[in-house]
Amino acid sequence: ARATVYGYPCQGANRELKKAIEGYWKGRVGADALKETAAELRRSTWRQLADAGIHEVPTGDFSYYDHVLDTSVMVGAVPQRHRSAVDADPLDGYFAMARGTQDVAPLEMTKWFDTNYHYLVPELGPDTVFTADSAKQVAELKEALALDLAARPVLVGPVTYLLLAKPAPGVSADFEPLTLLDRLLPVYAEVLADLRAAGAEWVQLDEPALVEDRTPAELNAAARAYRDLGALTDRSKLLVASYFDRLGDALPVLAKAPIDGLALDFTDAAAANLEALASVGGLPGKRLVAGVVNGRNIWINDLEKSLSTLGTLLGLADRVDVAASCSLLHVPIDAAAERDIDPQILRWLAFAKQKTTEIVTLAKGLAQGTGSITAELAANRADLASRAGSAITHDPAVRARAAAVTDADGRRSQPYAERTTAQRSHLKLPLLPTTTIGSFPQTNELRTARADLRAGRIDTAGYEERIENEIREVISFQEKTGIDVLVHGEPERNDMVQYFAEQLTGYLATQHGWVQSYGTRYVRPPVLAGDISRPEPMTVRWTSYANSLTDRPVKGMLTGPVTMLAWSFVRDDQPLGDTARQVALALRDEVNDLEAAGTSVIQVDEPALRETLPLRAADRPAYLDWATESFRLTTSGVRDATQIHTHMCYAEFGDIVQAIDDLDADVISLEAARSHMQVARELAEHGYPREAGPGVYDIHSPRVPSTDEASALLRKGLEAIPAERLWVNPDCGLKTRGWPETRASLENLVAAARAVRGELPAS
Ligand code: THG
Ligand code: ZN
Repeated sequence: ARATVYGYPCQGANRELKKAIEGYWKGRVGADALKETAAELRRSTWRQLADAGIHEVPTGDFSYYDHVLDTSVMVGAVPQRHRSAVDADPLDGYFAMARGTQDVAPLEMTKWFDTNYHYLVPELGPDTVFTADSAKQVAELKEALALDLAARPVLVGPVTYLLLAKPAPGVSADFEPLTLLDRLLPVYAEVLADLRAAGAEWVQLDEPALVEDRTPAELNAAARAYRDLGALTDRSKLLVASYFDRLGDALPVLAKAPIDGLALDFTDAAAANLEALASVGGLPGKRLVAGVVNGRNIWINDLEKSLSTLGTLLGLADRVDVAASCSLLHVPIDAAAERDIDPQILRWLAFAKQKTTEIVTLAKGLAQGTGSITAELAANRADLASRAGSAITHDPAVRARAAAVTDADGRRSQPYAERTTAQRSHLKLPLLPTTTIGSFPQTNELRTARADLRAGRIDTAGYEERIENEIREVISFQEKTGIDVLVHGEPERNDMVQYFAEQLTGYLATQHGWVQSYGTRYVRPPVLAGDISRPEPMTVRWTSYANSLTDRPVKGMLTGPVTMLAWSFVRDDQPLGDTARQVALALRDEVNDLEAAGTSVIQVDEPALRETLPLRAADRPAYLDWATESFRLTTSGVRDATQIHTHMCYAEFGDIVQAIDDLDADVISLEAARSHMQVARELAEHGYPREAGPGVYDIHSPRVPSTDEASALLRKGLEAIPAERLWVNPDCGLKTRGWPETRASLENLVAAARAVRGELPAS
């Protein structure tokens, strides 16, 4: 048995890659310097992996922006609008596809399965012609081989590539990219031949799309793909990798295919994959790579449990190797870099570097017997016991409170129809009330103030004074502009999840735990490590300050429990629903405290509700149950007259409209400007009975919408949602916008609301 990984973070210990690429974009770093930084990062990563005992290092997974975009380049799927940029300069053309230019739009970006990584969506059509460009893959393989390392190129597999693609602009929406498979396979054949010529013994083809529910036609396509690629003579050995869930119906397909190895996820999907593997009679003559170390969470592995799984697998394949369940791209690099985490707790955490060591230890234990890793097993047992027995993971007060939750705690005392009457007479808002989603521009002064506070250049009082100044300006601007429901602008927050995590007991923040979100953008997901409680109010101070400055209602702003989980590393020692309930109870206290402090409108954002949907339909009802319940638990402790808002980003709601309804929020704001109010129609078709604010201002670009444009969108909204229930707001928060366009856009938004109010029949 040997140790391997499917991919590793490319950023470097100090995010050197991000700095080099962003420097290149600004013209401060030359192309050669960027390429040298990248090559050095690859070399040091491979050396580190090999020194740790990883047998085959992955190559070709390194990316300047995104590995799916790299695949589009590899198969020549460059959209027409980016051709001239790519022809003029391949690197700049690559970044043009990723980020767009003055003249052309980028590829669309969307989430990579149910992770927090985003990939660039291939655009394909019936006229797409694929051509092989193996240069990047071949060059990186040669770099690794030149270091005398065993190396395995990693490619996105052809089936997953096509299933992730969408019809190019101008192509009919019913076009199915998978129909291009026969055109794509010869291109993969050419790349495989080039990699073999360059010295690849094995090539890995990633097919995570096969762990989703797939139709018989799609499974047939997978069977055809691997029959054809397997039948090639001029190729390396093929390892097909699956991860993020069980392979299900695709397992027998791949087990029968003439490939040389299969990689399966043996974390959450272990039982299902084991059973499926046994029922096809194992993988005789093939290599099985067992992903027993969780590649997307940060907890140490249970080595004994993994060894037992691995032991069961030994009889089921020709050779069993050990790996993480997926690429280590989704975890931070090194837990040892964390200086602010209690050393006792730090022992529970494994980032990419620590996971690598676990994989090597397991491979050694499997090959040479547990006697060869006695010390590692003893240390692991002690660390697991420390976690299981810790007061942090078991707070009796939190547990007792969660256990005592009743159905009634998750229900408002009256239905919406009754509440709305109380809210109307309390808030006295006009028809088509205007509001914003919560954040106002994060200015350089604010970022400087935070940096000054961290560096000790200013004290807390000095920092809070700057925050109060900002809140005064934001409130006064909104009053002048004539917005009806104000916000304090969130100047005190950077990443909202991190902001709340820092204030909740049981949550850990990291200093260096960066994980790639997309391109050069990273997040530091906090760690839900223990039982969650709220030692004191988190936002009341700022909301109350804002409230004291105006007679108009000021909205309190919180992040909902589902999003808190989705953008954190979650506990793996209890069901997600239990963790969500604890977070919900802590947030419920905050909601109630905001109300007690005089806040009549409270928004609880759930931008991640849709994106956290499980990959397989069978797992969705259970998720939606705890997700909607935890939201209601957060928001149901208030009086009828207190209005609960929620907000969601992204425009695709079709499959969760019922869940949105189940949240029982009084008002929901949604992204809609780019889809021309499609969302409003979807809500109406579903019979959504409450108030909604489909966005009339697309905040994702600096463009200022005219009053006429916003009015036209509002009139469209009115076709679906009656005036008594329609709100007027932007699509999303304004954190990333500048002040000039924010000012102009919100003035136009208010003017549009006034104009359209004037057109309403007098009631
Ligand atoms: N917070 C967390 N996770 C998230 C989001 C979030 N996942 C999904 C979505 N939002 C991702 N979107 C972004 C948007 C911007 C940035 C990262 C992810 C970003 N990052 C800065 C960078 O890399 O330069 C660093 C920001 C920082 O200093 O914290 O701009 O909102 N948890
Ligand atoms: Zn949003």
